[in-house]
Amino acid sequence: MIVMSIAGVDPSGGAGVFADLKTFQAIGVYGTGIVTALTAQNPYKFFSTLPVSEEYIEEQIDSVMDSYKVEFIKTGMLYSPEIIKLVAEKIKEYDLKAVVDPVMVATSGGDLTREDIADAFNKYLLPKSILTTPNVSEAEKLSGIEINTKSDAVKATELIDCNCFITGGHLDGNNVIQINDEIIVKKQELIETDNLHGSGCNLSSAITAYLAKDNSLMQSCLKAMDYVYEGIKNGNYGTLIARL
Ligand code: PXL
Repeated sequence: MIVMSIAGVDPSGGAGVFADLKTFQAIGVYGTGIVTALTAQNPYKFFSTLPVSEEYIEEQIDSVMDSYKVEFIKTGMLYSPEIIKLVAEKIKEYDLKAVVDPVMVATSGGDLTREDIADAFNKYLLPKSILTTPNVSEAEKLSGIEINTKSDAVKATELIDCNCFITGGHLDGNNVIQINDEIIVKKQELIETDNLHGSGCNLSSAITAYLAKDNSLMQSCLKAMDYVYEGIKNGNYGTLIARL
């Protein structure tokens, strides 16, 4: 049960690869982490990004795959269309099942991408992935429609070329999950808190960990939703604290 995160580093530990590794550990799978970019940030302020070259991202992936059998991966901050394309090629090369968090903008307001990369997600990565987990604004960019209601979100899932979990934080707590022909809208209590940094990273890595523990895709989504809820409830330092 070895999983992989391909994402950026948040040195404050609440988001990105470090957060993903904590989630993998908490749920009980062995995590590996490929770094696409370093960032300088904390939960409240984003300073800057230092991207890693495509060649070196590829070398990191190949070096892990050289000794470990990985079936499930998650992707987070991918920064540029070139990196998105590379990751899509690696998914094919190693026959990986990928959960894609289509990261575009940090909660703290920082740019986690070099340019608008919604088209590259749609073109290269989503058709090769088993699930994507956009928030409302990411789902708007991927689907090209405005989302104000649950039914808008359901419509967006139909327009996005991948199974889709639209997170409910900006939809009155309504999480909209579409997997093949099944659509579930699950309302969760919205917790009044500032400890939300990295919630998207925690969600997609928890889904990946639950998949590696032999849960179905829908079961993994529902369990990960509870994991994130507990993490937010137990949160501190501006971010989630893992608790099963
Ligand atoms: O949650 C989005 C995200 C992803 N990846 C990195 C981040 C953030 C948010 O801050 O820093 C590295």
